[in-house]
Amino acid sequence: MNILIAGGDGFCGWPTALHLSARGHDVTILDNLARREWDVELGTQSLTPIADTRTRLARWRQVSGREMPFYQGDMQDYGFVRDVIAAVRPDAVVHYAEQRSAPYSMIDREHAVFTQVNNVVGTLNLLFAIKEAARDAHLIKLGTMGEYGTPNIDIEEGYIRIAHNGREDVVPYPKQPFSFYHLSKVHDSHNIMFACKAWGLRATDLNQGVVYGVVTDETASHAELSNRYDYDQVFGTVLNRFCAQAASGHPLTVYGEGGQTRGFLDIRDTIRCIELAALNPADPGEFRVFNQFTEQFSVLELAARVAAVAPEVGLTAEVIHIPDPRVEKERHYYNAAHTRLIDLGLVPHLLSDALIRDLLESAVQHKERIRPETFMPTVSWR
Ligand code: NAD
Ligand code: USQ
Repeated sequence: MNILIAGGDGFCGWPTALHLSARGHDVTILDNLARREWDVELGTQSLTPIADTRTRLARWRQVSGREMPFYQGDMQDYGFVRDVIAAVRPDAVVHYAEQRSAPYSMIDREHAVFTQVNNVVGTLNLLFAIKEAARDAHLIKLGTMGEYGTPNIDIEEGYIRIAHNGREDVVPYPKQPFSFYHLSKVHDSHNIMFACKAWGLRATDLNQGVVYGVVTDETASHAELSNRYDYDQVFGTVLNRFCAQAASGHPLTVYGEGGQTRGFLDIRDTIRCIELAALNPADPGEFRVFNQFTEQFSVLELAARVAAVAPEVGLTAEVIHIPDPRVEKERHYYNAAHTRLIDLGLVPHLLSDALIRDLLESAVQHKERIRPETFMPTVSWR
């Protein structure tokens, strides 16, 4: 297939691009490299050293013998997006190119506005560009499990049947997002659903859980293909953060009680889910929603898992509870459906002690790059 990956320089996008290219698809990536600038803004850096984009691409050409064209530009620039879609004429567009950190969106008014404009305008531009220049392309959009929040009932995949005053209908599942970032994904979902209905576009919204891990077969094949490893309070996700904290002798920072429960998945399953969605496209006019995660854990369970494995690599990890900087339930019911990707053939990599050990070892190996002052949360929801 001919696949365009927007956000192809990022944590999920880069390994996805390599995976699909390695499987013989023609992959093009688009990115404005903003994520690398946000590291500078926040005074942090990837725990693993990452090559610049052109070096990565040259190395991939050398390792695989495959070209991966790169368009550098901003999803907020409609002319750029339309020209790329018209030039590539993709069968599928994987859209990762958004500001994806909840804390970043909660820093202040400017960051909240930036997040919503960047994400909502970028997605609208992509919808119009597909309509104008590649109407049959399948949009594979990264949403988030955080669109649903933590309701006191089971979470379904996108839609729920409701009976009301003697009548029934299937309607989008209610949204109770956690942050201005998560809200941007809700706005995107509504815009994409409308574009499918109005223009007959085909789209899959992947409501992804929290991703852990860093390495895939392709990123491991050369140091210059390494993936980024975020561990700071703004972009680091919880399990990867706990491993980096353990490696540098910092306590594992459980926010509040730690009963916050989320869906999680291995980065190797992220790339496989994208492949499955691409190979099994939505129909014209269809707005499909898959919940993309493989297991549920509470934050406290994850901290305990890391603390239990740490001694195997010569580390001692202390778990501490600090006041939760976020506004979220610290103890709650959580049961989310996630069968549709399994039905398409996903065989999950469940969280293993071996994976935790790999993350700890990788963090120890690059320990000198850790900036411990970026561990403690400073962004408050209140
Ligand atoms: P990331 O920040 O590492 O990558 C996003 C990439 O998009 C970056 O390379 C960035 O430079 C680029 N980008 C952002 N705005 C852009 C714009 N306006 N124009 C062009 N490029 C732009 O994030 P990630 O972790 O790879 O996440 C990818 C997607 O998956 C996001 O949409 C995110 O919301 C979603 N997601 C991520 C996770 C996770 O745990 N990482 C979980 C659920 C959903
Ligand atoms: N948490 C801690 N301690 C920490 C860091 C986080 O207890 O040191 C808690 C948070 O309070 C939260 C949970 O861990 O309850 C998850 O936080 P996170 O930072 O790992 O993930 P989150 O902010 O939810 O965002 C990440 C990605 C985002 C994606 C989302 C999927 O950054 O792009 O949309 O995961 S989901 O959580 O399903 O919405």
